[in-house]
Amino acid sequence: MKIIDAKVIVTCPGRNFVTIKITTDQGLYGIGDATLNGRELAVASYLQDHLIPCLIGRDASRIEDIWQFFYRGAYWRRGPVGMTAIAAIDVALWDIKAKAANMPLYQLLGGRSRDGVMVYGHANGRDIAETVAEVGRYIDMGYKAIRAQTGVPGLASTYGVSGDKMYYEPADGNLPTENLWSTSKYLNSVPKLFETLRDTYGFDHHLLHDTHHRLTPIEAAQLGKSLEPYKLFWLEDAVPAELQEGFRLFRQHTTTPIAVGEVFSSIHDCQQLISEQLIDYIRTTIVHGGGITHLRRIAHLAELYHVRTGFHGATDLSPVTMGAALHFDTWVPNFGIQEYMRHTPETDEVFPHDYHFDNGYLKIGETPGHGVDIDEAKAAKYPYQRAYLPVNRLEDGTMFNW
Ligand code: GCO
Ligand code: MG
Repeated sequence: MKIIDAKVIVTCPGRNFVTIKITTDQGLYGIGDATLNGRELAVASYLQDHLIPCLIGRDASRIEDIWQFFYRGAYWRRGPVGMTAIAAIDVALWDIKAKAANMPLYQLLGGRSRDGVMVYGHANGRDIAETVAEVGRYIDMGYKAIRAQTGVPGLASTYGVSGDKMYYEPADGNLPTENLWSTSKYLNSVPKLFETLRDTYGFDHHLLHDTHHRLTPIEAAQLGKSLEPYKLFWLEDAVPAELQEGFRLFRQHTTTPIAVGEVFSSIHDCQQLISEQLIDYIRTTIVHGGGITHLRRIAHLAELYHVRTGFHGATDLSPVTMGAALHFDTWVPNFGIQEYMRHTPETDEVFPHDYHFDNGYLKIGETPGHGVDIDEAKAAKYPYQRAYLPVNRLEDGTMFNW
């Protein structure tokens, strides 16, 4: 089964998405997501200018060999741009393989381990009262797990809080917008949010929180400890993880479960975090972590160390990634939870898909492949629009992590 065509489709139905479509001489095609928020065209060029010329004429069924060819063959390994491009090709090839077998993708991975994939929604508000009301809205929609984010008193704006509550989108500027950050103001506000949430709704729902890589290990330890009475499902990205051993200090001080990894691009970014049991959930997902072929290795390593999956699922991960992730989640033995931020109706129209939300779970269909397509005519109606994620400064003007 020879690859005869591969093309990159860039579309912006409200936000930018990069998609690869690979076609074979048997008339089958597969699609993969290549979206890297705020750096989309770098991946499009990496695919168009460097990978696609080597892809044409190859046997589409040799997924592992093609993965190794692009990973080892670049000499320059890893990194988000390269690994996202490899992931896009990998997912498109798995889509083709499953279509050729006339099976939904989860069957090729090993079959169903569960009936539905538990997801968490992203409730956010400008202050505690608004966030508490938003969490109530998610509970009413049937969610079993909700991540709660709130504005910080004294800071004009912050990550995780947006005007459009249901379709959260942080990439909001033709040039990066600048936010201000104060760790002490933040640390004072978060425990109050979770105390109010537990007082209001009790302990029947899983609650999660994202710190977006803004604390030192000892600050994260403080936060984790202060949240212990509210029994979080996890505390996400509390500490930037370039220094994996930095998590030891954080880990030793708190029993709040720890999740990290949405910005990782390979197993080498989390090898120590997993093997030293410094985390409970690994968030690296298919599009930024080298595709299904590589995520499978991460999940297997994690399984040895009691670490479960909790894939990233923000709006900048296209429905193609969501579809592929849901097949993976339906199979993977050490599944934990899946993030689910809803896409806008425009995005859903460009990417018709057969997964659906059902009372707190996402459920996949039985369509052969990963069950997500791209409507090219509709995609062409929405040309690329440059959009950056914000940047962040401390109150004295120092550049900080966004
Ligand atoms: C999340 C994330 C996102 C990121 C976004 C960046 O957990 O959902 O932190 O909202 O900020 O994916 O592109
Ligand atoms: Mg996050």
